[in-house]
Amino acid sequence: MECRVCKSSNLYEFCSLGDQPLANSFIRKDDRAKKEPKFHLILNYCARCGMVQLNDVVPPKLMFENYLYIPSASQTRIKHFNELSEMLIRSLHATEDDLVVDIGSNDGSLLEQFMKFGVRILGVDPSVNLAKIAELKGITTINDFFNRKIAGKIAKKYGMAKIVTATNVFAHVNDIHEFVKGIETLLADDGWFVIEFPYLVDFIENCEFDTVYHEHLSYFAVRPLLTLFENTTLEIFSIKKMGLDGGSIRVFVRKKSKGATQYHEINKLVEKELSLKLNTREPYRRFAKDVLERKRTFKKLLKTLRGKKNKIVGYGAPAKGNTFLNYCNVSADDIAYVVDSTPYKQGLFLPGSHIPIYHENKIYSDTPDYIILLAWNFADEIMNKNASLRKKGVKFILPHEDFRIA
Ligand code: DWN
Ligand code: ZN
Repeated sequence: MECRVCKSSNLYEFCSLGDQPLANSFIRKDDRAKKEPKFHLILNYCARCGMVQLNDVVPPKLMFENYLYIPSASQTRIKHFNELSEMLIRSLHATEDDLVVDIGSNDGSLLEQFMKFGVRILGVDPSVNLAKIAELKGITTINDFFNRKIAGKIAKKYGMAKIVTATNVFAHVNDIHEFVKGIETLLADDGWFVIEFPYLVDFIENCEFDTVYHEHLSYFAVRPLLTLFENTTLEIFSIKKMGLDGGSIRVFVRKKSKGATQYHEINKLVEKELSLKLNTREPYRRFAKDVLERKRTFKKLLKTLRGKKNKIVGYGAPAKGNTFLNYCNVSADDIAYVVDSTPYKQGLFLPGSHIPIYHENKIYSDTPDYIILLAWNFADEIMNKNASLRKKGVKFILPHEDFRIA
């Protein structure tokens, strides 16, 4: 095995979450008896460049061709997309002549925000079912994985892109060098490439181990990211920290230029990474211990609550929820059902645990005593939406706050 960024073979395996089913491969009722493919879920740390990554790569077609995750299932994420599109259009004074390409465009949720500004838009996404949904919204979508070849075809047919976005997709790509070469091919000389993904510092500090799943290959810190762009015609000129998804970063990339680069803010993030000793084995060893402790705490809580005959359900059927439940060996005996706002997930069953997924209103017709907030990254949105249940005494269990009951 070699590091995805610097190709070093000096990788240190620090945490295994076992062999797990694919976190977004939900099960149909009649398929529950079928054997689910399982794959290693093992985190490695590269001693040379600091990249944290999975080294077992599941064939992307298996994960993304028929894909049930849509960003539009959460108002918080749509609001975030609205802010992102507005900021980019304003910063670049983009007009109707300019091309905006969203890579990993999913159901077109982000491009719909850009559409409001009259710019030319184009999606790239490998999922057959989601590309169809985007096309129905009038969003031209290239149904494929992004690479240099696709980039060249886009540039030839539509011209160079003023804005290229990749939100929660860059960390999913196996050959990231090839992906970056595609950006070099597609990005206009005065264009910006903006990448968003969860940040390693938050991942380690908050032990966000449930955000590890097979589609999520890279867990980026700034240091390996700088290494990745080193020998390219591109440069990172700014990085913003965000609270989304348990702590993410928004990375701004452009063609190398003599323009002012926010070295200060980038260096601050690198200094913080070094102060956390992320360039040593220590924090990763501690992370692995914290994961075991989290599992112990949760299993003990579950046993206590079940011992008192409480009815326990889950809120959200996120990919992270499946990593969490399967790592903790939770079954439908422990958790009666989960609810989710994604229409494509309702009526299916969670991979591994086979817990049934219902529409959100199920918790009003079949009210539980406790709700585990599996989609904890949307705690505010979900708990506000269900304030009346809480008034009736239903309690939420908050995994991201050490299973605090609220
Ligand atoms: O990187 C990825 C992130 C961005 O999204 C993808 N590879 C996979 C996916 O991970 P996830 O499934 O953990 O994402 P979310 O957006 O945290 O999932 C939230 C789930 O909760 C969705 O299925 C929608 C659901 N939800 C709900 O049922 N009611 C969400 C909200 C806000 C709600 O009110
Ligand atoms: Zn490396």
